[in-house]
Amino acid sequence: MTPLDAESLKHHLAGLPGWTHHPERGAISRSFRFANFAEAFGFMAQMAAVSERLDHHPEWFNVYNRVDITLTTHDVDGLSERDITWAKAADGAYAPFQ
Ligand code: HBI
Repeated sequence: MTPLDAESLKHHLAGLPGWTHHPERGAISRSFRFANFAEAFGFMAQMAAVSERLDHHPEWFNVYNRVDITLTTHDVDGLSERDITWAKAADGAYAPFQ
């Protein structure tokens, strides 16, 4: 697994407008809001399956209708394609709740 170079990262971040880049951590984060806890948990369940399929897992925090997610790739101590793929899948899973 290789870390994303600056040019690739800039390109990918342009397609992930809801996500914040944390260069000091080599991570991206986004906060998702839902109508209630059940919807938030349903989203997390959906993304848990994606995580297993991608072998890539988020750092996330949930309270009631809020899910805060941070993505980084431990294996490269920064961001990789897997973070981008995971973030795009999360944005796709979130779309029906918007
Ligand atoms: N999830 N976010 C994240 N980052 C990783 O580097 C990672 C992971 N899930 C599993 C995983 N790596 C495996 O490839 C092993 O490195 C544990």
